[in-house]
Amino acid sequence: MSFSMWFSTRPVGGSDVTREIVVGAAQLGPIGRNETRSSAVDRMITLLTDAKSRGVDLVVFPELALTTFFPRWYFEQQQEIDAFFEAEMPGPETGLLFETAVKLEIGFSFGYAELIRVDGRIHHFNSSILVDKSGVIVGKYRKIHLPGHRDHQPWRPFQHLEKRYFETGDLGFPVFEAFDGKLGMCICNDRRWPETFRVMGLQGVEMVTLGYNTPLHYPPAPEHDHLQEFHNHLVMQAAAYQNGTWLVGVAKAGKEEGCELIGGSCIIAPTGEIVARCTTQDDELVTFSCNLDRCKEIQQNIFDFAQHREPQNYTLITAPK
Ligand code: CDT
Repeated sequence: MSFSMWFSTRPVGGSDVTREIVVGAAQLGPIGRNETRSSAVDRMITLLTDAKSRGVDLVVFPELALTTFFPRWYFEQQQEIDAFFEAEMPGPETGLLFETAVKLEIGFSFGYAELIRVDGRIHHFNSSILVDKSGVIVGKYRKIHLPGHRDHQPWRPFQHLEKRYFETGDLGFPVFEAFDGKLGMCICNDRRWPETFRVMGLQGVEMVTLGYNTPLHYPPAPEHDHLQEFHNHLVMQAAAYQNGTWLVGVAKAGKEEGCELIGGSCIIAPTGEIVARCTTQDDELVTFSCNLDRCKEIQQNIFDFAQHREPQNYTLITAPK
């Protein structure tokens, strides 16, 4: 058998027009508790403007991009907690971000603490949005896998009170037709759960945006601290490959109020390869031109779900706890 006979490359795709998104992973350095929303927005606008000069279509910012990572603090007064939340989007301080992006004709995604009123009841979510080049919010996601604890645990050097301050997201893991592709979002701890990505994968997702705030120190198991950066890339690379999707993982990094947050923001190809990566712990932009049709290399081959999944053997996964 000649080499060419057994090493035939199977054509993938069908269309002649390639769908490219130039994406920017816009990492943010620390945001102090006394830093204003306007200051954080100014930093985001600087990155947005830099991104435009580099031909970017979509800029991805981290989880809770407008404030410090406040779940590290225990607050007793609801008023103090609510001060970190946005009741409008765009709101008084974020309006400028939307206006600038419209002027620059650039899309963006970022995470924020969302406060809504429904039938007279207030709800708090850890959310992210996808905004198209005309400033329209075309996608919203509310974090489902909330990590940490509900009660004050003074033995910890810092708290992780996401379970106290947020409700579990109520929107599932939707995928949006935007930027000429199928885009989904998830937030930080969601990346450690393969179900997050498989639900989007089953909807044919082609790019997932993902912001995170990950402390280097994990108080319940400090023996794993040296593995934080490894686990970060391990789960994101596996998720991209196992679902044949581009993935843009973006950190809030550096020493924030004495708490070290990992960096390592990156853009990952559907093959699981990191194609661009931040090297600092500060505000930094890395970009890559992502051909969405490359998802087919995986989605129509090794992970062709229609041909190879065995869902009748997976029922335990969705059985009640
Ligand atoms: N923000 C966030 O979800 N951080 C978590 C920390 C895990 S330890 C409580 C993460 O998964 O990175």
